[in-house]
Amino acid sequence: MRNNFLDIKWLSVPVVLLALASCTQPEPTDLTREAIIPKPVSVAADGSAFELTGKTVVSVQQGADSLAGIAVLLTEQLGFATGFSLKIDTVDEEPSRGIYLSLANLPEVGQEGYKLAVDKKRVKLAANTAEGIFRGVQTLRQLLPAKIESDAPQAGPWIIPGGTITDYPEYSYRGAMLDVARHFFKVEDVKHYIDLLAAYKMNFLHLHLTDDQGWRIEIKSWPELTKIGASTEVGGESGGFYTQEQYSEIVKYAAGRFITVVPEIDMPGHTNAALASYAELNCDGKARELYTGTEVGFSTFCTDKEITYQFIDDVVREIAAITPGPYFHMGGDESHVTKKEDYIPFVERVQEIVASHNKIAIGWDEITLGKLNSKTIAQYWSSAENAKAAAAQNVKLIMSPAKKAYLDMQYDSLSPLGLHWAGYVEVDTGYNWDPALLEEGITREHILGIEAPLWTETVKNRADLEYLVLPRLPGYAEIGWTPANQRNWDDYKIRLASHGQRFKIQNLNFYPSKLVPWTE
Ligand code: TNX
Repeated sequence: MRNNFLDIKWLSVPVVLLALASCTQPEPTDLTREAIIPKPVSVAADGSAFELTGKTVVSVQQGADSLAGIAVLLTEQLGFATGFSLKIDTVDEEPSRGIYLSLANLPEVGQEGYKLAVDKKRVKLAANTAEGIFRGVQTLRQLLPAKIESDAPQAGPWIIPGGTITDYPEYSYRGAMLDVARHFFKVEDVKHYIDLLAAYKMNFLHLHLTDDQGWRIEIKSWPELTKIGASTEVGGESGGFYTQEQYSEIVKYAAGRFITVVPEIDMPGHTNAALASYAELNCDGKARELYTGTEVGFSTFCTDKEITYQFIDDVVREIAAITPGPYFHMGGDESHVTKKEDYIPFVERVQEIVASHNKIAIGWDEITLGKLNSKTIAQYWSSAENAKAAAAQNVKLIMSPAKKAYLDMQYDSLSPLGLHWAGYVEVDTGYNWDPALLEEGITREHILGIEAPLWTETVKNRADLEYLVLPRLPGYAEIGWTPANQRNWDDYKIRLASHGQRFKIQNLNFYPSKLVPWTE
């Protein structure tokens, strides 16, 4: 006992000396070696360091009202792990110390980019828009030690490496989809998904709101959709739906993180839940049975009944009214029991209904069979031929190749969750591709961006969702943000490995792929 006591006492002398030395001479830092995902466009280190303390003030430029909410989110986020309640100030002159958020005229970083300059005294974040500031704040968070992700106070120091970052995205559409139809996910779970997207600078959340197994959004003019159509899900559990108020709450939460919600009503196929709710939507006038299996391609709206289009008009109108974003997704995939000669005019007519409610239509790649207007967007998921048809019609593409970007594909044959109809998607497979080189004839100028869909036939709860999404999601975010010539797997896997610590601290249920050199 006594010896131990002595040991500790003597050991503490060099520790104290070291601590004293570090007060006067901080360890040099190297901003270029920080594990930032997505990798920024340019980073220069100066070896200095900024220390965040309880006295750090977050200053917001006077008049930049759109930044106030971001400052609040930032101080809240930093507050959990540091235990600091950082003060927010509005200033009319650039402060010489602390964290400073400001809007500036920075043509080189565009709508969503930012410039971050860190030195001993100050962290200066500037952008053209609030959106750019929000993206920059995500970088700032990643520059702090991993324990910043904790929800309980941790010991500092909270050092941010010095230097400058200039950063902006390659693609303007960087999204992920969540299928809430096969299994329903509560508002809190969707917010959690939004938080994951936001941390990696994604800017679109596509909600697959309806399918054969469930109708998940309240439509006031057609109340049976949720009374009947929402009552079950894959496997026969009780399902659920969002009221319009709850949907608006999701939209608002996403908007606070500069993420735009894209609602999808899948049609004319994948509509069994609606066909079970209203007999008149069926050609034979008979309501279908509710469906809780996982087969696809057996249902269709009756494309030559007028009531079908009245129904669609009501649905699009009600959803458009509570969707501030520019897009409405009309589905259009796997309509195997709709005749081609019925499918094409259906798509063209629904495209017009969407436009009449001032939204831009998006549809899965099959919609390119129809004549599309040049604003409509096609979402490539499997058919190269359809992608080419889009390019030929001057229609832009969102790239979601199933064999690379489907978050519901199993990692390997042992994965406990997911499907494998498009192949196994290990973490390197998910990362190692370039949207502009994937299909012959589809080049950079045809592409609006990328999206990683999470279909939920096998995904029942938040833990399942996390397991398939992490660690692949950061890779899709990087494909969307970082220019292809600055990306490579060997560099990425090291950065991803260090994000594993962040996942652990947040108790996220990620797949610990053997291909990633995870660190403690
Ligand atoms: C195909 S991709 C579908 C979905 C399934 C998914 C499962 C697409 C447009 N349709 O209905 O959920 O495969 O991976």
